[in-house]
Amino acid sequence: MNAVLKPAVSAPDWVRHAKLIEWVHSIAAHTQPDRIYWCDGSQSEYDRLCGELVAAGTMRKLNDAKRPNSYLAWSDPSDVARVEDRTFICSENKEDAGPTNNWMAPTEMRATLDGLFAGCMRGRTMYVVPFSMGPLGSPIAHIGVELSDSPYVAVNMRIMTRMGRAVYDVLGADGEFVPCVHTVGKPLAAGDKDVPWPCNPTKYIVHFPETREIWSYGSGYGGNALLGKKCFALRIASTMGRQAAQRPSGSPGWLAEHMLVLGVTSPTGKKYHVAAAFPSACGKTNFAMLIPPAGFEGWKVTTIGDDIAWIKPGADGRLYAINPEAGYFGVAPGTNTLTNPNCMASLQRDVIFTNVALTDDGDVWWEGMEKETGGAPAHLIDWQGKDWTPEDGKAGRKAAHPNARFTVAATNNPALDAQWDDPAGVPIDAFIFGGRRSTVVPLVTEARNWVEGVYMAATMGSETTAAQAGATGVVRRDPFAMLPFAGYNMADYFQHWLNLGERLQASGAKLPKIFTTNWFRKGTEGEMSGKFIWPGYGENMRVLKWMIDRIEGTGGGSEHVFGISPRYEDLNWTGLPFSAQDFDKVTSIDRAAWQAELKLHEELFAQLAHRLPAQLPEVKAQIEARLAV
Ligand code: SAT
Ligand code: MN
Repeated sequence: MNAVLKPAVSAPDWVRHAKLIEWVHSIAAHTQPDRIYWCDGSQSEYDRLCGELVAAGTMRKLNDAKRPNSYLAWSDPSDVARVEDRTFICSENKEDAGPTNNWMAPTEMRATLDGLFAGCMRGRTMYVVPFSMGPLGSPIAHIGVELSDSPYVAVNMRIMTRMGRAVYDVLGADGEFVPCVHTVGKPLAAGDKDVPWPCNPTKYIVHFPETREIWSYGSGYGGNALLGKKCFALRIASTMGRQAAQRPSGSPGWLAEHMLVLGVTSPTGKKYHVAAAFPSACGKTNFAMLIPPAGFEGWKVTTIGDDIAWIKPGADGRLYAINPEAGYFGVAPGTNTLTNPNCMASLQRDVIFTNVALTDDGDVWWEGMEKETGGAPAHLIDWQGKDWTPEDGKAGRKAAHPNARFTVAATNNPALDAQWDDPAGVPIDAFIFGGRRSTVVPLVTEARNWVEGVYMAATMGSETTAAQAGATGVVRRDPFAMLPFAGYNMADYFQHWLNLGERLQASGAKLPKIFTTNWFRKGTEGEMSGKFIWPGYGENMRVLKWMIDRIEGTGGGSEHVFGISPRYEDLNWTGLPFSAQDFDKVTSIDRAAWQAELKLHEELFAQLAHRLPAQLPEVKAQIEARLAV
């Protein structure tokens, strides 16, 4: 059967959802693509679209002997990261989007988008991409359909989500789906030659939470364009999780979080599950694929998810997490067999790389790989298609863009958890909130209770990374690592977390423990000046093991102004020369610095004052009182 149809022609017979078909045709009537293509998600379709992307110059096929069935794409240099200042939450009421989100009135935004989308797909094919976030048919999963004029988006979505014909079987004739419309914003007139990476300097990433719609204009990159990820699985889903708590059914609702989920199995076979939030490009993928170091024989870490978790209370009152995604869109630079061997093993085949460098033998390279081989190759083609030598590297020119990414199926991961695809999810024993701070915040702290944990997460600060357009290394508050991803008012989001904890506790359930971590403290003197003191990566297992000891009630620690941290003797140091002095450098609490830090918490609270839960300033007052003595 022919799945390529002229806009006026109806859908293939495996699509039986009249409203969906009508929506596809109404979008096509407005955006005017030359063709509509209904993706079936098959391998042959993927191979064909990749072939077309190669022919169009968007991707190149890598050397099959080195990296089977893999591709490299280079984006336009202006389209390399999420554009947070162009991301909008268009709720009816401005206050519902809250002060941390960009807002525009829905009618005004619709008028703007109407103008931009009119004829925006001219000369292109519109791909109809059906996808499930979460295991197909699972009661926790939700379905989306993305209409996109980018075949690069279609092939990436096949890796990142459960994409294809089976989604229509779940949808049936009238199932619910989140409509997502995406365009690169570069229509082609008859005879126009296309560019390898079409995009538009004008960009809009727009969410209508009340009607659960996503509209994306002008970018083809990552979270701007793969709309199942941050747009749906975080911004729209976080709204859905809270709305569920506001219905008369009495449900406590659920959580959509920017968290990896991992399993950790002890030598006796006892398994724990941890969900951890870190800002973009702060090592979530590394932590999710951690290999325990020397001194942890018999311990095993397995990956459920590396970026996003949907977390719902089970009948037993415990919180169960699923990974709504099916692949990893991870940061390549810095990844190597020393920092993340499981990841490197995942990337051996069937990968789409974006914005890494090309080697002379048709393979990929990025900064960090020199640590494996002792140096960079003598010659590369950089992510902008220019010649590159180690001399350029010394002069500060990167071969790979710092936000260069790989797209790979979760099933490529040798450390994939056996339950990663379990529709019921895995029970969470602990939450970790990890900031990225070169000073002030200690290596690890346990909250004494849920409210204190919510406070810690709410006041998390982080230095920005290359995952967001703009300056890197600037400290900003990044509550729950959700600043750019909460689909509603951040103060309401804090309240939702507090309510959920309170409800579960009242039902007699044991809540997960909450910890904060900071792997990123830097030295201030001598040869460690400006360098990370904590070795990180696999060594983070030492901190993870302490958390498990705390869960089991066997781990020691010392209580301080805002929680409990391990003493030197509370961690297992076998196999790692790390002195008590260095441990002090990553755990010490500087009172003056904390007094200054609390002023910054105050700023966040002032910004969110209108709906801020009263419990948070109360916790702050307690910390201040303890600091004062
Ligand atoms: O570009 S993405 O949003 O997919 C990646 C990230 O920022 O974590
Ligand atoms: Mn992320």
